[in-house]
Amino acid sequence: MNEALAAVDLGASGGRVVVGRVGPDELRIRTAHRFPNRPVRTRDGLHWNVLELYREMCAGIAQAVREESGLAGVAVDSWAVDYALLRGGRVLGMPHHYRDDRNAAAVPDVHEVVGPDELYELNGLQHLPFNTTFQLAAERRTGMLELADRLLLLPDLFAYWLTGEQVAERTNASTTGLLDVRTGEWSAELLDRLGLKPELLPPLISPGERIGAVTDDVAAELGASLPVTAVGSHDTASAVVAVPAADEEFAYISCGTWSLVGVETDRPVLSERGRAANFTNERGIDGRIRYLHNVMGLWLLTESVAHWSRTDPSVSLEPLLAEAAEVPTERVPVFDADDPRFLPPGDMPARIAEWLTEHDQPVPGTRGEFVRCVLESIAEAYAASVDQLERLTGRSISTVHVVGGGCQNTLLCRLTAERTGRTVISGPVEATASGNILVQARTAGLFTGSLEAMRDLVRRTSELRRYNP
Ligand code: LFR
Repeated sequence: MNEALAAVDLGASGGRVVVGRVGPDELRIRTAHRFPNRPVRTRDGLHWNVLELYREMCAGIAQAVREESGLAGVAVDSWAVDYALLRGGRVLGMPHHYRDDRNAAAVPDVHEVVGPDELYELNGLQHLPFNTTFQLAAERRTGMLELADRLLLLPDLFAYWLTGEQVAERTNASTTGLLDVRTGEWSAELLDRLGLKPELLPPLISPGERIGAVTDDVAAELGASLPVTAVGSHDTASAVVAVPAADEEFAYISCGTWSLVGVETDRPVLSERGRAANFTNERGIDGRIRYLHNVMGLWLLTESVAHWSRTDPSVSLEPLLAEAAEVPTERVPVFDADDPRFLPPGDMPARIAEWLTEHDQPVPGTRGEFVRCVLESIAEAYAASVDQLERLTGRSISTVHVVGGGCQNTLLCRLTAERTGRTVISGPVEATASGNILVQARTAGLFTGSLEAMRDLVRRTSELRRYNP
């Protein structure tokens, strides 16, 4: 027993291959291979470099195979909504990045056929202009959709390249806008009305099911024949598995490029108030629902720093955070972190300044003040979302668990405790990889128990930090 498992975790700015070991009292995670994820802009928009990502993940898995005796399997997770179109098993064109601006223009194409209220009634999703439904409307304008005979979400594309099996993992499929929110199956009605062929979509598979073994040629490349398992292939679904909650009075913030602020429910919440507040019903592990809202999150900060570094290569985040920590809260203006103008890549400081000026607020004078303004605005958006979650679900929330890379931003965690007025517990940093490994471990028989038992194990084995309001 106590074999190792590999998790491929792809994020918007970087990917990694992580090795985990799970036992009754053990959850150990280490990174075997880390690589950048560099989107490429070409004449037809912003794309993911899926070939480079696949090469890097295979190199990472091969390294894990060399370093571990008897690696027992692998699973892939990534951000949601993005996909490749295929014909006869071959990818057509380069998959687009959800931040490409083709989507906004295509939103009316969908809403003309199925209005926003009705769409929500059928799929239960918050309106995000990059939901797959809208991306496919953009695709239709180019004629690519007609050529395709299959759509694979990105983690499913990588699983297909590894195993030859075409499936749609359910947690990620729930972000497309094409799943029926009540049944968790592809919505025949939506497909019909949107003019999408049902055969375009592969059969659904739930986290914990085996996808298949890697093909012989892949096994030769990796140095081992491995089973590939479906986990919460939507990174947020895997992260929510590893929220170290001790009771039910909690909200989570899965904090990476995005901040997903939500609770877990047994069934979808489909109120008009929830729709108006832009809360979404995504699927989780073991049939749970992730009822959450997307807050723009640390993207605002990383994109600001990226902008400054273009002209001043000496800029780096750590000293700016130290400066930001010294700025008194009273002096800091706050903007609406959810404003759609912040979605595309570009000059974030100018857009934030523009928002503040439009709303008669002072523009920060120094970069340190700017960083503080961004973090206060994110924390304020968290506070609004947590309050709304209480109202929309009727639950009381006493603890906010911050998981993912953003836990390391201690200033943001402190501001989150202040602005939400709740206890913040940060950690684990490796929530997504932990969730990926735990679900694989259960399938492999290395761990038995419920989602709550997984959370209990995470709580006992992770470094957590507490911030009082
Ligand atoms: C986080 C995430 C969010 C999703 C966004 C775009 O990494 O998966 O849950 O809304 O990326 O796919």
